[in-house]
Amino acid sequence: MDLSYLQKARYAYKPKLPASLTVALSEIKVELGEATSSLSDAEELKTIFKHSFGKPIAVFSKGSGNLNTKPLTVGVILSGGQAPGGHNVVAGIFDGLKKGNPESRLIGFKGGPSGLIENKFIEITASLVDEYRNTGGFDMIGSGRTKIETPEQFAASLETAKVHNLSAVVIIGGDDSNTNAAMLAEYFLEKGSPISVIGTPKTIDGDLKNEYIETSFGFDTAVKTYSELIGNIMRDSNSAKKYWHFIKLMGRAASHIALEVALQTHPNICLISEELEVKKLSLANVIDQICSAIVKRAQNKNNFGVILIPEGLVEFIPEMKNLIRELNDIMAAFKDDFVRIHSFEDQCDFLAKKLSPESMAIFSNIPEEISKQLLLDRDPHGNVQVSRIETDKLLIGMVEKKLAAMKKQGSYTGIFSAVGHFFGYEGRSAFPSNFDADYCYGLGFSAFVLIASGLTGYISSIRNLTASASEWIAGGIPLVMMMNLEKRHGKIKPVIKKALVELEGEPFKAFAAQREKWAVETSFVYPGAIQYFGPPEVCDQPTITLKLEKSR
Ligand code: FBP
Repeated sequence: MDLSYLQKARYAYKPKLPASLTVALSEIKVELGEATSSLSDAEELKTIFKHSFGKPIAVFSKGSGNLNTKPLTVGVILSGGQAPGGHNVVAGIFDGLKKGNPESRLIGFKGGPSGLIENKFIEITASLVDEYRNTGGFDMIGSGRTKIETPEQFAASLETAKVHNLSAVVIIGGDDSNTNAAMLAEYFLEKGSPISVIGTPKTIDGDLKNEYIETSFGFDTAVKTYSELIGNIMRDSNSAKKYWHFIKLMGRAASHIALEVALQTHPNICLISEELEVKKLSLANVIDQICSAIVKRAQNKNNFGVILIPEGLVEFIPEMKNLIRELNDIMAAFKDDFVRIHSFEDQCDFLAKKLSPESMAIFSNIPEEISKQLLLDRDPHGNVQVSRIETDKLLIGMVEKKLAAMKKQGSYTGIFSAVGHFFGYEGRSAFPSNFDADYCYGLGFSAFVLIASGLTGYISSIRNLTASASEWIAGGIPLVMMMNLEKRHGKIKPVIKKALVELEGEPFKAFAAQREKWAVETSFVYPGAIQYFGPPEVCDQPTITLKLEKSR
């Protein structure tokens, strides 16, 4: 493999660990707290998680420890979308295992949870880990979105784990994958198996967080990558002064990425889906809001600007949300009929008989390309693939129409020329920032400590993340503690609660306090590229979101 200079330099980077994990294993003490409960719905969850409900929080500290140092075999799975730092979680587990006993082994299940179900694996050796230390991507073992849900899939997972004589399975994933980890842990216990299941919090979307999980890994690097790109676009736009850039940003349902990028770069407008939903704003209201800023800036001869759009936006606009809900139901209920209809015209005729008149009117009025994108296959968890809906183009088209009408009436005299962008995949496999490299390695090492303590049904956790790495607090949080019951795709299910942007939260409040100024003035900030080597204030800063949330 040809290597860049940065890649070679990153191989040599030694991730910083919490002080409690830098000592000899015999000095890692695992302290267990009081029995816990679930986020809500405790009675129902107690019956679903008979064996794993109520486990205590685990905190690691320096003291006299009792970790299992016999040879262990552990299986690891990367699940869902890529997030920078995944390879370092694997490296952290590997180094922990080898520190415990050089005979211990790590197996990587290939292509996500399906690798466990179908027993597709590779042995993770020291030379393989060394090729991937501090690098982005999930290409070491691949990832996938298969959900372990049928009785056969659970049984096959246990079978594979037994074939390899595993002590544990580590699932590196987002909220859905960690919900799956909790179910798998419970299933193994129910079947009398001692194989432990440990999760780790991954997702660039930043929506797997709560009181105990301060942030998911990958968010830090992804937002810094997008902020660099958007800062560059802002500078270009402020130089040429002729384009409005409409930039859709990944993040699925939650707008954390868009909000953090806004705090870092100060765009003219940043839409926050959660706010639109609370205020029940229609698509027309959103267009009015954008046009008002464009008109005001045009009055100052500023016919340029930058607008950030979270990718999940359409799912939060009430009329679009209803339309998507109806489409999901119809496409699930008439799945077999629907796949047999090939032309878009025939699909429209079919839907005209099934959709409510209001939803059908919206479906026919939005541009055809967008309607087609709304009909694309759902992911295995039943979600609309929002990354494939071109919301930037939808908004540009509607803004163009409105401004043309305003021009006719004489209420707008500017020049409007727009460029659409989508930033998502650019950030998911970037070289992890120092923060993500350190955090992930610590999460992996902590996963090993949880396994060597014989714990199961936990998510590896590192807290106090705005302090320097040596002061981070490592441990494990019972997965069931983060769960509640929610209606998902028509059925009540136990799930880990997804964290959306809170309008009462400090990050949103900081943004809301400045956005009116940003809308009219040119207040752009150009953050530049992630720095890996240099002074800590340049290289090791956590996100603004994390700092503001921790300042509460
Ligand atoms: P996860 O929730 O699995 O971490 O996925 C994050 C994400 O990048 C979303 O932001 C995006 O909507 C989705 O994955 C795209 O999925 P795909 O990789 O299947 O196109």
